[in-house]
Amino acid sequence: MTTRSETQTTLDHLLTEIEHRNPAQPEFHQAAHEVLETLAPVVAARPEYAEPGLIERLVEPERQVIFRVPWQDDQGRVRVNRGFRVEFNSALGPYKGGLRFHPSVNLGVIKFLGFEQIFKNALTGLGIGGGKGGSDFDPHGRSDAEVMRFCQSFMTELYRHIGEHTDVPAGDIGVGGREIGYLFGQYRRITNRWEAGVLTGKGRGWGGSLIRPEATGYGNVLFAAAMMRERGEDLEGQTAVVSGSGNVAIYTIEKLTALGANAVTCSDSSGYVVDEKGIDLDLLKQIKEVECGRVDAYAERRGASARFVPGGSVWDVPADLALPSATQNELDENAAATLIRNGVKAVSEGANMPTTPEAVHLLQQAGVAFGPGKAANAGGVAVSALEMAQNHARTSWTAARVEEELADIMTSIHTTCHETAERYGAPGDYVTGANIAGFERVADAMLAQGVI
Ligand code: NDP
Ligand code: 2IT
Repeated sequence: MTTRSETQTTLDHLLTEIEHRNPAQPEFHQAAHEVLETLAPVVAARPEYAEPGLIERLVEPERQVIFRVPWQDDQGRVRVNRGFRVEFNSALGPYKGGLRFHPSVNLGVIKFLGFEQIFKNALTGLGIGGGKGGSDFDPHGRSDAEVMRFCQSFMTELYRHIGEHTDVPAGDIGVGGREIGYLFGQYRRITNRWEAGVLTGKGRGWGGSLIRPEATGYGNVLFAAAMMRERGEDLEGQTAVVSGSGNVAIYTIEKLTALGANAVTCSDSSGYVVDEKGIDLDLLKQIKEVECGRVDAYAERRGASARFVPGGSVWDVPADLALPSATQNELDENAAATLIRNGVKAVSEGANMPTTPEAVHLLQQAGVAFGPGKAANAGGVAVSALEMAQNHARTSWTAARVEEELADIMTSIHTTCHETAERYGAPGDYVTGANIAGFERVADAMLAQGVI
């Protein structure tokens, strides 16, 4: 029987090896550390998990595709971007995960997102493996026609790697309903197939699931509410700070407001807005979804209750709840210290890995309920899997049915994380609970399916 500390030493050696084998991929190293630093209790308790090669296989993607994406801008100039698809693990089902279009995208970023996705998808309890993709293309300031040409070129290579039973992409930063439309159109044209289940996040009239746009934000608020219930509180009357102003942030604010909380902020890469009356969602949607504007326009048009703080940290705003919903490493140690000083009770990650490891540690030490992204934001991919189910059956469910399923899935993820943490001696630690529960499901499937 190996002890926990012997197991941790083995995992630490593996982490060192991961850093050597994957140089210059700090985000992937960070994600691997976060998971492997919590697995010792389960690996020590269940000898089959210590089998040589199991965790080594888990940290090595099954397949990584990198490709050229040439396209012409509106002036006729040829531009060249880089496209990625990392098919990380298919033990539980077809690779599943979003596409991110943002200038910061590189292989390490896609690998961190794909690695997280394995455990997140396992936690949903549904039959989906883990993958992620994207490009360093920057959609900001690009015309509709340019975005279409880019998406068509991207899919002209991607189509050969994906399929409803193989790999099913969806949206992420910079990829929403418009981009999924252009991508789907090109896939359909090249393959001459109506294969609805090859992409999720489609439009409601052509195979998209109701509630998919809302699912990540709604799900995160349900997860935060479940964590608050554990502390004997609900969301009614709580003040919330939300970062970002994209898909996840908007529907986070919508659900918070519906459950009686007061969401007072949103942000983008130019700065943040604080609105003491609570964010006016109609105005925010108009500016962000219709006009593709910046958040300072919100403050200008909202009147006296709102102000725009250029370049500031949204975490300076005092609140009971914090829901980071923009990007990785946006909430650091200083921000965590400020939130704690201001009496924050719960932090729930709408974005993927938005909280730095040092900040997570501080929050947990201070007794703040902390919901890691792979559990808290799993509602989006869960409803993507429900979209696949509807596509497969050539049917569509009502919004009420999808919302009910989403609520059940989020409750079940919360319970699983909570109980698993307790079982492995870390009560209240959702990071450990999520990592171990996700790992157990994937590892069991990998062991059953042999060395592949
Ligand atoms: P959107 O593109 O709709 O919105 C992203 C928002 O975050 C924008 O307000 C954007 O501001 C801001 N942002 C992005 N990158 C940065 C950056 N480097 N610095 C500052 N602000 C930034 O993306 P989503 O809302 O879909 O995604 C947000 C997060 O949620 C991501 O971490 C994503 O991985 C995660 N997520 C998304 C899911 C989904 O279903 N869409 C599911 C689960 C997680 P600006 O416009 O100025 O760049
Ligand atoms: O990070 C994520 O879970 C997503 N961007 C959603 C993935 C999906 O396949 O719906």
